[in-house]
Amino acid sequence: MTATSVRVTCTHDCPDACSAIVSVADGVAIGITADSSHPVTGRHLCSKVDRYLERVYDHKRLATPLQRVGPKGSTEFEPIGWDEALDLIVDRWRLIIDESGPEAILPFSYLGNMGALSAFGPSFALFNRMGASNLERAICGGQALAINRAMGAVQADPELLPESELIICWGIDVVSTSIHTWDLIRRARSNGARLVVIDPYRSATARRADHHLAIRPGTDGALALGLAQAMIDQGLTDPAYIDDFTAGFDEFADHVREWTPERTAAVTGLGADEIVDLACSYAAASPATIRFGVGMQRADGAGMAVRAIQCLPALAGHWRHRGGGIVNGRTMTMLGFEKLWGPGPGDRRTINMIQLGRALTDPHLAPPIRSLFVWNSNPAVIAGDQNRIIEGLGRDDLFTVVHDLFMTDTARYADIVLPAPSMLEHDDLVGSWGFNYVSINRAAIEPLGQARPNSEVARELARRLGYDDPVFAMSDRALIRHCLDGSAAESAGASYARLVDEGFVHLDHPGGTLPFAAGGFPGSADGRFEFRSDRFDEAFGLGPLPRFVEPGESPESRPDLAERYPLRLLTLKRPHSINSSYGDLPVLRGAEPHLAIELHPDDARARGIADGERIAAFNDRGRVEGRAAVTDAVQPGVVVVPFGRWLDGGQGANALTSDRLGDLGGGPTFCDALVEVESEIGLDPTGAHPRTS
Ligand SMILES: Nc1nc2c(c(=O)[nH]1)N[C@H]1C(S)=C(S)[C@@H](COP(=O)(O)OP(=O)(O)OC[C@H]3O[C@@H](n4cnc5c(=O)[nH]c(N)nc54)[C@H](O)[C@@H]3O)O[C@H]1N2
Ligand SMILES: Nc1nc2c(c(=O)[nH]1)N[C@H]1C(S)=C(S)[C@@H](COP(=O)(O)OP(=O)(O)OC[C@H]3O[C@@H](n4cnc5c(=O)[nH]c(N)nc54)[C@H](O)[C@@H]3O)O[C@H]1N2
Ligand SMILES: [Mo]
Repeated sequence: MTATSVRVTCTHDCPDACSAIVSVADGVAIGITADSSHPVTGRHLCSKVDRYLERVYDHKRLATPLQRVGPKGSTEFEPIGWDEALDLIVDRWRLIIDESGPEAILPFSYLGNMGALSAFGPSFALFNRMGASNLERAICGGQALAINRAMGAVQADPELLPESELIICWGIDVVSTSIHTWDLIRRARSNGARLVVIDPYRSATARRADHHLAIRPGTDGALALGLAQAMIDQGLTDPAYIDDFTAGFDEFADHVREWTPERTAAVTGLGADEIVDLACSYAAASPATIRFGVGMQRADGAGMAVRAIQCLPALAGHWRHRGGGIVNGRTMTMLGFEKLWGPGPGDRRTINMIQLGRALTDPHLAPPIRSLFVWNSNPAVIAGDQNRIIEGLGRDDLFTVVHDLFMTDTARYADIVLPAPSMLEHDDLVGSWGFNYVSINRAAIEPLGQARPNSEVARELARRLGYDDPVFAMSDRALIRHCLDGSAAESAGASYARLVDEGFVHLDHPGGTLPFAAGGFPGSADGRFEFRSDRFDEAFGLGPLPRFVEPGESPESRPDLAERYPLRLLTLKRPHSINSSYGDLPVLRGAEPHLAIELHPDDARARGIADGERIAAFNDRGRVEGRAAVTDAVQPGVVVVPFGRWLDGGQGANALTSDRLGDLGGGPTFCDALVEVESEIGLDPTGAHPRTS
């Protein structure tokens, strides 16, 4: 028996969008390796996709549609046929639409599969056509996305990172979350570059840095303003760049004057010298490059922090040089998938996905949400205020459908569960959100069991509802062609024929290798970077100049709450899972058999907690149990609870987070919450009285 090779594209929600080669023998995938012809993927995949076949062939994969026969939240289901399942869904939806209107139906999805067809395609068209409630999908980097949308993206090609002299990873843990960005940083370092990491936690990336600034969570805006002030004060800016290519500098300089190193140090918890040193080395590098991540967009003031960070390369003139400025890719927005959607949300009710729990339990919401259709997401684990979500999902009068590969914590609460394919089992078109590639994903094997891709489920539901829009009649390959036809990606060289032939196509970064060397900033009247921006103020109502917005739940902003819950919570992603995918698989469970709650030795000592003992982190919203990991990787006053693990219906990191939205763009505040930690040993089983030492 000879094996054949099929090139696939990883559809996990990750900036890297790797290309991989799957060997297939007798219809069975028997190996997966990196496609080293892909310049970003290079010679290796991540620890998850290395073991992707375990996920594909895991015995817990859903094989058939299921109907609930036990109480919600139990796993009592019985197999039913696809036709029966789809008919049941459509019958219920017709009734709900008749009685309460289509807004009583809420689609809920994110990027569990990043493919254009699986993530957006016909499923968006279905719910738009229906007039269902609209879901605001701002849970990831909603703040930077909103700024880019309103102001234009201010970023250069990440593949130029090796040409930088100083790289700042700002609230991003690339060693865990984008290993191919780490490859590029390693190349830069072998060329002599320095790496600075700004992160409240000594992450895997911070451990490898030349300098780690352990900032107080949620104070990045203050640090950016302090760096600007120090550069201006010490005469380290690029006055010619400022004169020629920016606007509003004088007002900005005046505005940041109050951010002296001392004041910045007091707010951020860093040393005043450390701040001035970074300003000096940042200004002196030729060039310096910032890669900011989603991790710094987890506090109330994160939008303003992004805006303040964007001012730094313009001050120092780093945009003059290849690889300088701020880097990120953006091909995802160059695929024409909006064409598939039909009418946009219009004036339909919009519900922010972070606030699902609130929406499901609000007695005044009119119409109430009577049906929830979930695909590509696991809301019981990933959205804020988990206990409220579970309460909502438990409503007997809520008709929930979940389409997934596994019986997730959300699927347990479904009335109907539908089996989905793995990325090896369907065709798709993939844009990367971290690099400038467009790729095609070709099915390497037939769907396992009765799994059906998202696009097909949407088509079948549309057909039963009598929707005859042309997109619902297109096959997946026709949809891929339709997305590409006339799209920005196609004009830049990513034609269907080339993608089929080559698997992936590199697109030039918009503006080329020096997008802002001579201005050219999008959207401003004369292409100048706006230190003062009335457009920003018009879009967000937060004033034209960047300013520091305090964390919403810190000892400083909420001293009342800090009396009971004095510790700040970080909820962090795991190297061996992707969000909650793998949360129940051996890849993660093997690497992390226990849920480890990390805290500083001082905080452990004050509470009589020993390393390895059973503890709980809690606040008014919830309680998470785990084992203490006492470590100075966390700063005093901070607690880390890992995010993404399934707890078989129990409470996870998001039981402690709130569903409060940040300053702009509807982004989350998942690392802006207060908690307390206590030992569970010696706890009175009837009450929550901590052992005193
Ligand atoms: N292995 C793995 N890879 C992934 C994922 C995964 O779950 N696992 N998820 C994927 C997804 S969806 C995304 S969006 C990306 C995200 O990847 P990243 O952008 O790296 O985001 P996070 O991992 O959430 O957080 C990165 C770091 O931000 C720090 N941080 C938290 N709060 C603050 C703060 O207030 N200020 C600063 N400066 N830093 C802060 C955290 O301590 C953490 O070390 O990764 C993708 N890749
Ligand atoms: N506290 C806290 N919360 C967070 C974060 C954090 O750092 N801290 N990070 C946030 C971020 S950045 C993100 S992006 C979100 C991620 O949240 P989600 O997008 O919900 O990500 P996952 O938890 O991986 O869930 C994706 C689900 O899609 C399923 N899936 C995969 N492929 C397919 C397919 O083809 N079809 C169907 N129907 N299903 C499929 C997977 O099996 C998995 O169950 O979580 C956010 N929540
Ligand atoms: Mo994300």
